[in-house]
Amino acid sequence: MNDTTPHPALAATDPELAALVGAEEQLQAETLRLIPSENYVSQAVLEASGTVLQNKYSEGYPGRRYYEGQQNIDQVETLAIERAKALFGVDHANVQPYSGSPANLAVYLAFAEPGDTVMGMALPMGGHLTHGWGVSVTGKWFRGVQYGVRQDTGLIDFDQVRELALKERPKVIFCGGTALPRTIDFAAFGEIAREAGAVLVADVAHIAGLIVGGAHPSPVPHADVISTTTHKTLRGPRGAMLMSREEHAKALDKAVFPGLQGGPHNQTTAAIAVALREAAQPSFRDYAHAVVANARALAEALLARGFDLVSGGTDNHLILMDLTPKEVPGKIAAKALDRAGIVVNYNTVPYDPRKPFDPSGVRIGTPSLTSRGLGTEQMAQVADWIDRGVAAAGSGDEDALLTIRAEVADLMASFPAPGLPV
Ligand code: DSN
Repeated sequence: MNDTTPHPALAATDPELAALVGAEEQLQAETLRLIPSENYVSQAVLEASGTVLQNKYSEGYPGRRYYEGQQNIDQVETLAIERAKALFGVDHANVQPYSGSPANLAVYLAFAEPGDTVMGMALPMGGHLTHGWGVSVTGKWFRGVQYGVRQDTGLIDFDQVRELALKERPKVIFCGGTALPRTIDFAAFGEIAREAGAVLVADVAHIAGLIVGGAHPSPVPHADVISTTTHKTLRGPRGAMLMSREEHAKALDKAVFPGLQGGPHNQTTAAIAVALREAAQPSFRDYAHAVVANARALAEALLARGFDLVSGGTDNHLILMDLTPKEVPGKIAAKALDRAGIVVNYNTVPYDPRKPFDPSGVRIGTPSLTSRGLGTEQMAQVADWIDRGVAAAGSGDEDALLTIRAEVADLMASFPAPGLPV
């Protein structure tokens, strides 16, 4: 490495690690990243996360810390909190959870006792591990009851949700998930939760950026608590936030610290503050709507090529494809597409007869490609690569995959990614 390297100190101190970072930068530049929970953060977010705020311990909350020297950190955290409150339109925000799973654990700690019944969407139906699924601590230490989607429509069955909630009387109901291609009806969930006497938690990790950008309805005022990561469509650093009405503020804060965590990661808090400022700009509204427009265009183009999409399409940033009709298992397809420079993840589809580690589907999304400036006019090309890649996966045509990889890299070179060295 010479002094034009983007990370000169790292290159000098640890060339081995610097080389890995450089390789990852190249990979993220050259490939078409379609994992719906990933994105490219801005250079400003990257810089905030690499600051000396890293060096400071700040157990507690602004103005109430267990360590001195918080003159700047208190202001950083307050900025993040106030920006989150303004952007989401909530009374209270806690910006300290280390990531989505710890944020959700804090919710259980605030509102439930071990052994209590909790309710969420089943993982194979599109829910999240921490919504009470059996292999997670949330399904082991609580009694998780799970709802799903209808097999004929791929949509949430609200009759089932209501029936289950009234029968099981869970303390907490989670809505939201990780593989839901359709708009979440927060009002319907709110009504059911009130009827059942449960706390409604909207886990909007996947769609937080769409919500603040006006491209998905908001869970306010229907949910008691909003849980979100900050690094998906919101395009911030890897972190999380919990938001609520004032009545739940104390319980949530106490659950995050000292209930679950020690010192917050101040460099992450700073980067969250930056991301929230970016998300408050008019250009972010354009971004959020473009993410959805791209997903719709991509879904149409995939349907036109004979792909089977769960629920028949998408309302948001995410598409879940059942590859059963293509006779290519999801994992084989995902690995082949990776070799073709198209990064997706294999995923279960609702009522999947195959195992989670070798499921029938792949999950794709448009947040990252939209951050690079690709628009609806490029989606037919993206669908064509996916189509050819899945066909090549089925026939074992490695040359075809390499051809696609070169074409992808060629197009990506015209759409520089935020935060990556040129
Ligand atoms: N891992 C996240 C996702 O990919 O959706 C959820 O936690």
